[in-house]
Amino acid sequence: MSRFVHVAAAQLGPIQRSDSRRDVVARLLAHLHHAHEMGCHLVVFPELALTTFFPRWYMEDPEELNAFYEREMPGPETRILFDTAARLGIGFYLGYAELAVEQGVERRYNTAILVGRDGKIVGKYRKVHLPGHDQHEPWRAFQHLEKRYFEPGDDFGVWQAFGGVMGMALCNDRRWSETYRVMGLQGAEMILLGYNTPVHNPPAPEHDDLSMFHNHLVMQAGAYQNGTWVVGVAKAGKEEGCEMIGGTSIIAPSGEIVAACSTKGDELAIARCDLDLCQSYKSTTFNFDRHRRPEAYGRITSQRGATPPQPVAA
Ligand code: ING
Repeated sequence: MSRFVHVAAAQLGPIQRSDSRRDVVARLLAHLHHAHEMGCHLVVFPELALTTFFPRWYMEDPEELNAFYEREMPGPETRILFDTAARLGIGFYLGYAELAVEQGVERRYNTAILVGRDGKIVGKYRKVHLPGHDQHEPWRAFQHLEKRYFEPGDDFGVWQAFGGVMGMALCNDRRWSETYRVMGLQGAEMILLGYNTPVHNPPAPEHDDLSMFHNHLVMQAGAYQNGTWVVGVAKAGKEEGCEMIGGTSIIAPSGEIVAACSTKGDELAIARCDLDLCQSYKSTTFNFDRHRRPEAYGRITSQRGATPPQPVAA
């Protein structure tokens, strides 16, 4: 019997710095209710879905910075999301800035959680690939200080939930094939990921016109090459003067986009996802156990940067 997950990709338009947690949670609740009306089981929100994308600014005041993080999840302002999820029987993926205290030390992560239809946390993921830089770079039109404001996570996990094997990732993770493969090697059937992607990439402005193409390219490739569904959800639109791409999509294991948002505001894209479609790829073209050659892949984990051959003397 097919295992269907009714998924709502819940794109958010801009969140301005002046928008309170209460303002934003009201928007998330509206998405939960609309998704429930449409018969959905799972709602996927973007990366950093509770605040504006604050790594775009250089901040020195710790208190100013800490205001963007959640010290508890659920906390006083987010508890209603969990209670509503349980009442409606609808789970969700939520990206947020996490401030954790580990062995008495404050740690800051770019985090996502998966919450089941009972309103309980199933799993937590901390962003592995932190893009950008860690020092103030005034030449940029805007900063991208994720390497300064977050510590990296160190693993890609999967969880049994919603009738299948669910994985999580965040934003820049989607550009790295290793992200999908590590979860594919754990049998992932649906990978959820939120993103905040500016149209303009200061170090490479020549890529700006291709930002949407690259967004879909990497998620479609990751889905096909690992026989998994991929749900990519944007925080989109002009946020504090910075234009961010939309392109929210639900992508089948074939690599085809089966549902997408067409605006840059709060919008739901919905699909009835058959998890059994994954097997059509996992048991044939991407039958890892039959076809992969790990003995040839050593460089992938033994080195970080590329090492081209020494030039041959002319
Ligand atoms: N944002 C961007 C992303 O990977 C970026 C950073 C933009 C990298 C454009 C490369 C090109 O989509 C986050 N938050 O990772």
